[in-house]
Amino acid sequence: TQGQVERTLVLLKPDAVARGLSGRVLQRFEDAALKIVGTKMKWMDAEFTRRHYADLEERLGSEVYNLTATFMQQGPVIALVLEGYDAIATVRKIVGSTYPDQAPAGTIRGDFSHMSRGASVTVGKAVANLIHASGNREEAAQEVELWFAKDELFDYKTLAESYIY
Ligand code: DGI
Repeated sequence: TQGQVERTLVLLKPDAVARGLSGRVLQRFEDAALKIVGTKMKWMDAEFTRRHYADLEERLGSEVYNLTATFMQQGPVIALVLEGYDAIATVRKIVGSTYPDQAPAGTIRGDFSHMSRGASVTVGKAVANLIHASGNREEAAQEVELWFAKDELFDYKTLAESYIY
């Protein structure tokens, strides 16, 4: 069965960009037939970080929020809007669990976050897990709207769409 076409927000976090992993990470999404419909680079400031992680402090506490917010502002991020069938869940599957030591091999976090192994569950250190990806439909809609203006998102056909469907 085929799911619905969805759009989801993905961030290549400052650790992914600084480590030069952008190309390989992007390749994994493209290989899964996810279509890039928007992209930009941004260095988040405190206010924008607050808007992006609006519910994080309430959900996980101020220590986790502060660590995460500081980490997200350490360098520029690459933001992507990806489109595809069941894009939200598909991206989360490709990315792997929040805590890199729990992310299986074959996922982006499992394969590339070696440096943060052990740091995962300890509050007191930011979880450098390379990627942010919207968690559900509501989050995806909010996050895409926060990050991208309408005219920064593009409708076009991939070769597969033109030739196969
Ligand atoms: O959607 P995710 O990013 O996978 O997970 P989330 O929305 O629950 O948490 C957002 C980010 O907050 C996560 O990528 C890393 C950070 N975080 C989550 N739980 C912890 C944490 N950071 C620390 N230090 N400790 C935690 O327990």
